[in-house]
Amino acid sequence: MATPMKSMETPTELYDDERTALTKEAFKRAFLDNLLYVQGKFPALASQNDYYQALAYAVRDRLLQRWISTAAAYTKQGSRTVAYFSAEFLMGPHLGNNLINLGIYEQVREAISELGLDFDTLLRQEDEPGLGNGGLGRLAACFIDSMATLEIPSLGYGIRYEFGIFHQEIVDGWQTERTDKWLRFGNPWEILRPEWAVEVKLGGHTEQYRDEQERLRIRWVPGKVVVGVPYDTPILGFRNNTANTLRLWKAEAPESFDFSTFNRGDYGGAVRQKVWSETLSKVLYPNDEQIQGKTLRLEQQYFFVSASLQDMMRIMRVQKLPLERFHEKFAVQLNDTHPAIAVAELMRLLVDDHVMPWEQAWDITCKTFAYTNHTLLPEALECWPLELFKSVLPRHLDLIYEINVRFLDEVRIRFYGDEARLARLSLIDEHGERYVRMAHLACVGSHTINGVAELHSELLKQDVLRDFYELWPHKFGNKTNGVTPRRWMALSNPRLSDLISEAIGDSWLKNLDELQKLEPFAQDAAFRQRWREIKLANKVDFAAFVKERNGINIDPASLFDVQVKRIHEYKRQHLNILHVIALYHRLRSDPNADFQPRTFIFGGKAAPAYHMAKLIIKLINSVADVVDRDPAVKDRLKVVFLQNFNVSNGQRVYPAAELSEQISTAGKEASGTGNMKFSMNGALTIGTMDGANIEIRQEVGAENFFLFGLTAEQVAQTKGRGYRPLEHMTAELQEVISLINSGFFSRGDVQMFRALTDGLLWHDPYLVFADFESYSECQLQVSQAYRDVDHWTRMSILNSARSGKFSSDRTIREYCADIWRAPSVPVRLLSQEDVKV
Ligand code: CR6
Repeated sequence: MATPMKSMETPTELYDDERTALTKEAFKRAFLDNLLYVQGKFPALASQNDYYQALAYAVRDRLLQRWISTAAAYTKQGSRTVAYFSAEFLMGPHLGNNLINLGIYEQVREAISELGLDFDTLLRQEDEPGLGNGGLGRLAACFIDSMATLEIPSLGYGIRYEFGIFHQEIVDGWQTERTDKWLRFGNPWEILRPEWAVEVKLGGHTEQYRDEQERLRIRWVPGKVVVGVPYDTPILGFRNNTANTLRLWKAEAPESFDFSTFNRGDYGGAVRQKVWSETLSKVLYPNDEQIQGKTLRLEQQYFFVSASLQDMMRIMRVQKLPLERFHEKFAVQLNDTHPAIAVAELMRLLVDDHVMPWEQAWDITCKTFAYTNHTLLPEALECWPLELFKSVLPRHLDLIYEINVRFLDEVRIRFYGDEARLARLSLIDEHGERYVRMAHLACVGSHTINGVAELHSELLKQDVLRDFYELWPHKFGNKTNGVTPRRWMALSNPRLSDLISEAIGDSWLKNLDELQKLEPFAQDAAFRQRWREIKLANKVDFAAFVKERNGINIDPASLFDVQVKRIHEYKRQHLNILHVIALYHRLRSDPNADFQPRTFIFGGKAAPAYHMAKLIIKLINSVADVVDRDPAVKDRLKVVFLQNFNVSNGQRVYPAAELSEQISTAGKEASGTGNMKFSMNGALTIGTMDGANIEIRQEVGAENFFLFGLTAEQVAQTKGRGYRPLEHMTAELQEVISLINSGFFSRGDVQMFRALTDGLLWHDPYLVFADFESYSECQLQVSQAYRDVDHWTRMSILNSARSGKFSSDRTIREYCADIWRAPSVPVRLLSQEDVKV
């Protein structure tokens, strides 16, 4: 592997303290010290993991100075702070990223090599914190990176799951899941803060009582109490002095051991409370875009939200700010509806615990929250059965009723006589079994509501949140997603990043719009040549990785065509594999056909209970296997399913990709963010008019984008007319389906893929057949375009050059300007003198 950001200058020495100096020598000394004093090992006994830990602690010491300086600056200024509430933070490995942001990657690599160790091996030791499912969790990670880089005071609040997203293994072509034990060897990046633990109540009932002034009040008598213990991870800005905080809550029992029970001899009972409490932060629900109506999930959501709001109130106390100014101190962003219970919880804290009048509390609440919606899929909109909700949060149900009564009173006057509208807007769904609608709670309690790409934000207004839009059009807006170029370019694609910096300087990493300066280089033959060499080198690296993981040889000269993302029918991995089978069929039917060699690379996890998605994985693997064994197509067609797609594997695949598959049914993918990572790294997109694809195409130019398929409007019309898949059957598609049904890919088992093929033939809610021909034709254009090497390279350069909009820095600037109104606060590094006790 090449070194990220060779060309970047390292920052001037900020700290000359022996322990945390940024020099190579000081670093070596710190590393060896840590091996001895932290790991308790000497070199002869040390494992690669010991070395990794020693290295991580040496880096962490260098973060802490920034962290303390940042905390001091924020406390002194009482800065307005963004609290990003998210049930998921898909951070990926910290070590490499922190080195990039500190600007010491190169020095540290050298220091480690001089000690006779292999730096890349140490980097690979880190078990990545996979505390998220996919796009939504990764977005949260990019956002906190950008907030730190833009010097915005912020706190990320979430859950410290003991087990993150499962580890995917492919066994006989099928997905199997293994527990993700990321904390097994300890986590050097977090700091436990037991002194800031808070209690969170759950269950029980409510009762009336009279307070000292004889006022009638309501009290929540909980069924159980858990303790939330914060673990803090510093989040560095890029080459500045800011280190913000990611604060994740672990659930513990208030008394880890019930001694009275223990003394009675009931050993099991004594630990039961402890075991129950800890299950709250035990495991991440592995569903992407599918709600899991489980009590534990609601408890998790409430647990982290309550702990976080209490923590924010503690911060106000420390800074001597009155609670009446909560909304001035904090801007809270709700990342989807997972934390939407915060609306009711803040009301409870203000009204019940702090005896604030309802109107004032409600005013503060609405000025505090803003809500981001991330999906239009109905199955992903969170609704809790009323009884379940009441059993977990009895007091909050009362509060939600009260919020609802007041809200519907307002609607009644605005929309005189419109009973149907009242029912549609209500926080409680009363059709059949009753539910609490979390999106409605989020909308009512927020001052701003946004979608994550232009089309998605429009569809929200027209469709899912239409009634709210008609009520409060001023609340609605769009914030197109973005990704951080630090992780997704500097760290993962060092070769390309170096070439770019050589050509246009390195300020593009802080201001991605500067990539525009690359445009003229698209006309420069020598530059194009280097651009190609880099892509090839990245492909060679990736081929070696595939060989090691899958035992398959792939040809770096073939076109690398990649679809990596969660497996879901709406994302249409099946459209892709059907096309692969069509190509296979063409090659077998006409062995001498003129054919552009391609490697199709797939990767992604299926929710463990999502059978169709798992069947799609099996089909991909089955096709991969047949194609690999068939000498007739050898060297021309290859299919690879990359196991356990996660952040680390993403960092390997995006730089090597040439074609990015973004082929969701139009109107289904809210935004997508993988699409942006590919384009930045010079892959061309084959895609539908969906999510952020539309904006990518607009930026890079229609001539540098392979567009196919129905638009969202056409999809709606087609469905409105009554879609019949068979009307879209072509001769080739017929062959493809027959081949699958014949058992050709399943060792003669004609039943194996029936659920999939029957679904496509008779139901096909994602219009695979309707788009198949258009997709196939578009793929032909791709193959032709690829042969014109110079033209392809020009398009590739222009994709990178015009991807500036898709930096999460741009997204965060927009959130700051339009929603949070949080000014930046530059941090001055404290010296040893400043922090003397
Ligand atoms: N699954 C959207 O589907 C979007 C991300 C982040 C998703 C995806 O298009 O890019 O959020 N939605 O905004 C949800 O998780 C509900 C996702 O990642």
